[in-house]
Amino acid sequence: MSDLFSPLPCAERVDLGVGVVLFRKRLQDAAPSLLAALQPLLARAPFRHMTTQRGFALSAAMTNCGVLGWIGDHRGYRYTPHDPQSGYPWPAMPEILRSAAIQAADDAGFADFSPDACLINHYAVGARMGLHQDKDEADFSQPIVSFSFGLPTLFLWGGLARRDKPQKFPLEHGDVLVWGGPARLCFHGVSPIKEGAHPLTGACRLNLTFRRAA
Ligand code: MD3
Ligand code: FE
Repeated sequence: MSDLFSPLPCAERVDLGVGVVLFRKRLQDAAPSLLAALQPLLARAPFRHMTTQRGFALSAAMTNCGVLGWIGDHRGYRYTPHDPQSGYPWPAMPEILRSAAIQAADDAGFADFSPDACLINHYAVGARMGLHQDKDEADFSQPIVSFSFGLPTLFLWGGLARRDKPQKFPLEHGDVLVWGGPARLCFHGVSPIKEGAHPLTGACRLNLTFRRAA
């Protein structure tokens, strides 16, 4: 199993800043297995469009796995133990995904990462994510680990204030980003997905973010 996550010859570690590490193409070989692990949980907790408190739908469709899941509705944003759409607990976090996230955090210098939530974002062509902070979690000393699959995008990395002009970095299939330390509360977002088709995902981008929510 461990050879699934051994670095590819083309894999590359890029330290983008303090606490921010990009592992390019790290999951390229493992991607088919990791995406296959999503299928049963997507059947139980399908993608849906969460809303802002004011009732605007987010352009990415979302679901979760893990003990807690992130939701947005008329009451705002928060983590819940149950999928509000089904009333059932969120599906368990598949061990193959969890261990890949923990290993990436460890390699980035965060030894004690123990995610209890994984938010799964589905971006159709044209979908985007505006600049925001991830601040609904209890403990900002734990990093966030992100896996990207399918169509590429430009990731927007801003500062600790919304007005700080973001830098843009490409995010591609198999890339892993680890965000922690002083960068944990940076504003960030994702540019609109351009038209295309990826052999594994089709005309979409998938992003998984592993978090310690409670
Ligand atoms: C920088 N997702 O789900 S992941 C999100 O590609 C989210 O779907 C984006 O932002 C996506 O909240 C970006 C990379 C990421 C995740 C968390 C961060 C970057 C971050 C937290 C702080 C700073
Ligand atoms: Fe975010």
